[in-house]
Amino acid sequence: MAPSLLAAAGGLLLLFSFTSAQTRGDSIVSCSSNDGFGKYCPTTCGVADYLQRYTDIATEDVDYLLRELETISNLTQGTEEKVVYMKDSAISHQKSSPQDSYYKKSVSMLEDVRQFEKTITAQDQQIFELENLISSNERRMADLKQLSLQLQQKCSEPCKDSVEIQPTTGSDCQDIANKGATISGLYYVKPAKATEKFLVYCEIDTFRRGFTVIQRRRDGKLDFNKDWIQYKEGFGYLSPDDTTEFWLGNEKIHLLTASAAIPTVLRIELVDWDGKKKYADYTMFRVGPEADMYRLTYGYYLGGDAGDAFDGFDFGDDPSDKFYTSHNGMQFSTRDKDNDKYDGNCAQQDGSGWWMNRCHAAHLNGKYYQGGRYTEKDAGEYGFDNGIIWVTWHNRWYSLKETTMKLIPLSRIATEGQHAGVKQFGGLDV
Ligand SMILES: [Ca+2]
Repeated sequence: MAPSLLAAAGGLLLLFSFTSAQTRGDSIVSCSSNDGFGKYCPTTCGVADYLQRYTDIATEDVDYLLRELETISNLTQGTEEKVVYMKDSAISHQKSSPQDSYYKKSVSMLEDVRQFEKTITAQDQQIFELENLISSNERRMADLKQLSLQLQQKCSEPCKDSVEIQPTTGSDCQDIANKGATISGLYYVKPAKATEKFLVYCEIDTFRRGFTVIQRRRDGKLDFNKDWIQYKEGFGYLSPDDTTEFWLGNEKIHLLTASAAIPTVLRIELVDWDGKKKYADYTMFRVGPEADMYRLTYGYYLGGDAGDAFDGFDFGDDPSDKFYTSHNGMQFSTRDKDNDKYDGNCAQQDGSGWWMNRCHAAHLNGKYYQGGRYTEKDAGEYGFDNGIIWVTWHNRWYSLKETTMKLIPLSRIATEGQHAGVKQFGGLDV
């Protein structure tokens, strides 16, 4: 907008500078139509006479007009009034002039003023648009301020857990069920040897059996390729509706099994990609302290329809296969802590932490393969098994869809085993 104003001002300036630059002289016999006078070319004498008579007034007027123009271009306010004033000024000039070339000159001045007025009008439109922009920005700023206030309000309110944690606590989930809890969900437990309580997912069934869940795979959203510290502390998220994957943590699993006064059963539940479900139970299950690298021990395979993969498997590759793929008595290994019986590092090769031997027949922390089937090529440069494997059910190149590892006192398995309903649940036949 400023350039158009200045151009108009420049035009007017040219008009008067041309006028004032002329001195009397008959040598000037023509004018071009673009030198500021438009089509009204005054005669040389006419210009000179005009100058003689009006030069002082004209100079004053020019100065005034220039000041006015400057004011307009700077302030861009009250422009219409100034134009009206300029018009009046020109008209009064015209009236005070005789009806000759001075009149023509005044008319041309008026023409310029009209041109200028058009510029002003265009500029007004620009100003109007800018004002709209400003007010829309102001509205946006007001909205933002409002939003900011709402946020401040929200932040000043005391925080509430959005996840529902059940109020009952106990040494484990069976203890919690014994105290009357009937719904599955998140509970705090504090095993006898634990220095502080921690959160677990309790699965409580209709027989008031409380399973403490220590591992969950269901969709492959969680990467199980973690280091020693992560496996020690646990990773993933517990959810009150059992929708997320996690490893509870070796230290917590140790506390839950080491301090149990009665034998603990590890129940393993498996789902394949056809939706079939199978399970395996191991009793007197324990995970040792960190000083013993969270060693896995159990008394014996209690039963189940998934087979006893923890006991190792004869793959047919080597006579010692079964011996070197069993898991009872194995220490825990991760990619950064090799406690296995192999020259290399099973946990690093298979991309997960587990009670590796040389390496495994059961591997529930293995890599997640959508659809289940994978090849040696998928398994990477080493070509070792690295899916979610329970080899006594599916072969080594089949990765399971879902797994659950959970703990329950042996007494509850045995007691509920007397009920017919346990068979429906997939419990132990005794
Ligand atoms: Ca090794």
